[in-house]
Amino acid sequence: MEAMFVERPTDDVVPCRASACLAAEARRHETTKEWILAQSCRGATPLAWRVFVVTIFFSAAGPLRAAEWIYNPGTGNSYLLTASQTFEQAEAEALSYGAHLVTINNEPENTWLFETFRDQVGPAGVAWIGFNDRTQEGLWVWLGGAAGGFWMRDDPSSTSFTLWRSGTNEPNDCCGGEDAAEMVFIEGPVGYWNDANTGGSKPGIIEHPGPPIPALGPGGQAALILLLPAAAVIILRSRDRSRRMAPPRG
Ligand SMILES: [Ca+2]
Ligand SMILES: [Ca+2]
Repeated sequence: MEAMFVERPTDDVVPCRASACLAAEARRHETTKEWILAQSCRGATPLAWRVFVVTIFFSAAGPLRAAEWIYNPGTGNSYLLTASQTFEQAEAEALSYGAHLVTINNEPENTWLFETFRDQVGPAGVAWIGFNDRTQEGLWVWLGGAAGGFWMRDDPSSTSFTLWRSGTNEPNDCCGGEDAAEMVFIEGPVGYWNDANTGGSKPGIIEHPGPPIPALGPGGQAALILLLPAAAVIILRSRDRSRRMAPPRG
């Protein structure tokens, strides 16, 4: 029986030279360019690949940059060191991830944070943690919630773990008011705490429950959620259409 051939519309499918296709397949797609060429040879449209490539580009660039979360097996939570900013701005960034500035529950967690971020805090030498007495002077609570406990000087009912620097009688609410705590990295070896003015600029430590969240920030996640499924649908539909246009076997 004579095979039937259907002509492909020339504006729909990427033209492909047989030798280039074979060469790309033979090298097992060693480069992204060869992989895209091989996929194009199979019938995916230029539009599908434009959507795919643009999505990947914007997912990796600028405001969509990857966030580097570090997992602590001891607490089962993930941590991120922010850029330098005020206490309020650092907490706002934490909220954008569905998290808060860190709640430190015990000395092992404090030691892990000190050793993990000691080389990353930069010249500031300090980083915001979630402990603060913004609501009531002298009553220290955690942004992460009541489970972290509270602390007041000379109050035996205090429930929170603390590691205030003792040499300068911290927290001392110095210099017109200090209502947020920072971990001090430049005085070892354990990462003592100091209260500081909330308007100061320094990195903050964010704690997110559970294992590392997806590497992309909120913008990148939104882009992937919206664009990658669209690219996949376009690619699958174009390949399906190409398959229907292909000559029958035999
Ligand atoms: Ca204070
Ligand atoms: Ca202080």
